[in-house]
Order: sequence, then C-alpha cells, then structure tokens
Amino acid sequence: HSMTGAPDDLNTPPQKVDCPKVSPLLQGAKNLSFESSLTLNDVVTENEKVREGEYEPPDCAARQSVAILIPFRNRERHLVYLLHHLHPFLQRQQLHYAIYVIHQAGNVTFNRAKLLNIGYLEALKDYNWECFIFHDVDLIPENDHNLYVCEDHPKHLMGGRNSTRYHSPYNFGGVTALTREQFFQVNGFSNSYWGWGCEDDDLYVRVKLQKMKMVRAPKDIARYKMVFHTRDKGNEVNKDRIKLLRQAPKNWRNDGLNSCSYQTLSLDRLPLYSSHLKLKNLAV
Ligand code: UD2
Ligand code: MN
Repeated sequence: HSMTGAPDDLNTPPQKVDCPKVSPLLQGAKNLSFESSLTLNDVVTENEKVREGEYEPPDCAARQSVAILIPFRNRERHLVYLLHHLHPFLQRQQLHYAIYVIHQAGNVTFNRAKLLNIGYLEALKDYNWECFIFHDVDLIPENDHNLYVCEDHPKHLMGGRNSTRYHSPYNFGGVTALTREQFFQVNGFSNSYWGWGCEDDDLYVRVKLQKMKMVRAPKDIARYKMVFHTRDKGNEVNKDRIKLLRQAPKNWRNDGLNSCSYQTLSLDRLPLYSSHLKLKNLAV
C-alpha cells in the first residue's frame, strides 16, 4: 500500500488544497481610473488566463464558485471598465468564477430583474454555481476586501458609491449576492418590473418573507465608483413600480423564476464573458 510511484498514483491528478481563508493576494483600497482609450481587446490581452469568462485559481481549490450576472443593453464603455477591474479583482480573491452578460435585444422597455432571472437559469446550465452576484454594469468595486462570496443570508455588497458621497442607499440594488438556494427560495426576482425602479425593493420583500435577513458588507470597504451616466432611453421610470411593490407579498409565488419565459437569440462564448442575447418581445 505504501508503494509510492505506482502507476495508479501517477494517474490521479494531485488534489488541490483549499485556498487560504484570507487570500494573500488582496491589495485593499484602490483609486480607480477610467481610461477612455482602453479597448475590449486590451482587456482580453490583460487576462489571458480567463477562458470564456471563467477562471479558477491555479494552485488551490477555491472556497466558492461564483457566477457574476450583468444585465445589459447599450453600455459598451461601462462593460470595458468593469471587466478591466473586475477580472483581476476576482482573481485576487482566489475564486472560481465566471462572468455572464445578459443582453436585452430590441428596444422594448428594459427589464433588469427579468434579465437577472434569465442569467441565473442559463448559468446553471453550465455549472452548479454556489453563489450568484447580481451586478450593475456601471459599479466598480474599489476595495478587494469586499469579498464576492455568499453567506448564510443574502448580502448587499454595495455599501456606498462616489456619486452619493458613499452614503449607503437603503435598498438592495446595485450589487447583491445570494446563494443558489437563497435565490431559488425567493423564486428569484419579479419579471414584472419594466423600466427603472423598485425591482430591487421587491427582491428585498421576498427575502424578508422567507425570514431571511439582509447582511451588508462593512461600509468602509463596500465602496464603489459608479461610472457617470444619465437615464437610458428605454429605461424610463416605471410608473407602476409602487403598486407592484405593494403586491409583492401576494405575487411572489407566481411571478419569478417559475414563470420566467424568454427566447434565446444567441449565446456567444467570448474570451472575457459569456454573452446571452435574450428577451425578444415578452410583453408579459
Ligand atoms: C439603481 C440601482 C440598480 C437598479 C436601478 C433601478 C443602485 C446602486 N443601483 O441604479 O441596481 O435597482 O436603480 O432599476 O442602487 N442597464 C443597461 N442598459 C440600460 C438600462 C440599464 O445595461 O439601458 C443595466 C445596467 O447594468 C445598469 C443597470 O441596468 O447598471 C441599472 O440601471 P441604471 O444604472 O440606469 O440605474 P441606477 O444607476 O439608478
Ligand atoms: Mn447606474
């Protein structure tokens, strides 16, 4: 039994040890800059170890597997900045992760929440991710001690941003982490919020109804820079948002992951992310 070097031993790949609890690669607070000359190709060149948006630490077993879901339409510049900062950020945290960009096709009113439901359902076809991060394209984390992992309760990762002088907005928007089970338990987001506003508050109602708490990353590290933008065309304020929010306790069971119908127009495996082009009409 103790014979080393037997053929069997040689054929089994060496077992990776768990990555340390605190990654030795973390760098702390950074002063982020956004270079308008940066191109997507530059970011590809910077990240040769990323394959189709996915990465695993080379010499230890990651403590969590995390899918990053980004709802998207017409924000190419923001996406370049986010990918440029987020890939190295996640690698310094020694995570097994993949980035998914979920595009809404056409020019029907934007539906952030439904895109995120679709991202969850699609990402699970690739891999049984333990943790999902729902991530606005324009929010760039400043401090890599803000860990992109899930906890026993849903977690709000965005404690404050430059444009609000780092005051915490008391909502659940921006960047949020839920485990696969937590998100499934609340039936995901509502699919009914077309346009801007309150879809994040709706998720918070669902979380509370399940007797889960919302935990927050420490405020001094949960800091983000939001790339400046004005309200997008096709994402006007949703006039029904307050009414919908009031109905959330009644509707959550039938409106969510279990009723999320959509059509996939294309799926591209690009170097830095998987791109799902979704939602053709869906005026449901
Ligand atoms: C806030 C929330 C956001 C969401 C939104 C209301 C924070 C920090 N953020 O963001 O999570 O709850 O209010 O819906 O609290 N997008 C596109 N193309 C579009 C429109 C939107 O890609 O045409 C995506 C993109 O990822 C963007 C996100 O949707 O970051 C949220 O839209 P926003 O940035 O216009 O909303 P904002 O900044 O008020
Ligand atoms: Mn924004």
